[in-house]
Amino acid sequence: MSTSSIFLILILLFGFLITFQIAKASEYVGILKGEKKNLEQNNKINGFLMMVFLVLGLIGVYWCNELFKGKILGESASDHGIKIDRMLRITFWITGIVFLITQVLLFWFSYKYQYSEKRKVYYFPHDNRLELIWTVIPAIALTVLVGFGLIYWFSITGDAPKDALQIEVTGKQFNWIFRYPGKDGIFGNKYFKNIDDQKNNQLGLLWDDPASHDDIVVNTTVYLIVNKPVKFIINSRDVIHDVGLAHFRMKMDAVPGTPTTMWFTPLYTTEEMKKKTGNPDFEYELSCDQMCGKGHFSMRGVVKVVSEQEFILWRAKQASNYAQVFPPAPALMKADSVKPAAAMVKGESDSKLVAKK
Ligand SMILES: [Cu+2]
Repeated sequence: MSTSSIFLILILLFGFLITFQIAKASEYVGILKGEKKNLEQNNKINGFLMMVFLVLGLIGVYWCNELFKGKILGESASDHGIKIDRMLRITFWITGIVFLITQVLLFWFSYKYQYSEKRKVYYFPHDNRLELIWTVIPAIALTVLVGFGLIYWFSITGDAPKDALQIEVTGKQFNWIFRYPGKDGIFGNKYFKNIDDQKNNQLGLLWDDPASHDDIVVNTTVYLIVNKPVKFIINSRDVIHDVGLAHFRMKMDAVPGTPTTMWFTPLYTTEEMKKKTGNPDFEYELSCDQMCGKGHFSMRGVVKVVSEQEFILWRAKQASNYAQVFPPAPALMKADSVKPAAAMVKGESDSKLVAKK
């Protein structure tokens, strides 16, 4: 603990002590002066403390806001994130204004309308109109806020555009596994009983399904294409994890046995973000947002957002999981090349893709 915080705590303690002593002293004075005088004195002190609390509280709110300004993540890096940020800003403005009005009224009224023998209490037990106002207005405000939230929620978890990049994300204790469907665009079948880390089959892919042969499986770092929608199909191999993408304002639970989905469009490449943030080491981070065990802290993934060209080049360099498990026989390899046959085929199809563009 720093010296300044110890100092602050000491000041607060002294403050309490002094207040307590004053209250006690005034109580004794009251006893000497008589019960009624005592009551008035107490009311005055309490009323005064209400105002002190209001002023110190509001200063505290402002101070806290200044302290954390600029420490939150910058601009959102996804299209959905921009909407979510806007929704948060609207919510903060509405709740902030309501907070300010209600707190000022609460403490001011406690001070202003403390007991006075010059005033008589106005008996005011019920008013239908007032009840209606403070029920209907919050109800409308909350319906609008929740409504916006629901619309965004449905668009984030709903159908992704047809041309979206599909990536399967699987959480496990304690790492992330990413699967790309390969050039056929189809994820091969898998079965959890086939999971075998020793045999390099982290997802339990079924090798008798030809669709699985070109599936690319990588750990920790996932590559996305800038300005191209991406759909995550999220799974877990063991307990509940959560795909947290703070820079994109996205997050979704990874539940064993129940695939979840979310989609978004990254707006800036990692390189662009390095310039935007002025941080040459910037990386988009994928954190596990669900306490999932003792290695939870180590479930840090990296999201690389690159151009389509770079993505195609990267993908061409990845051997499929099948090719890793069943390396192509030497006879299949060209004499002048050391590349495995599977990677060659992929390389060719990718260069065709580039030509088409
Ligand atoms: Cu986890």
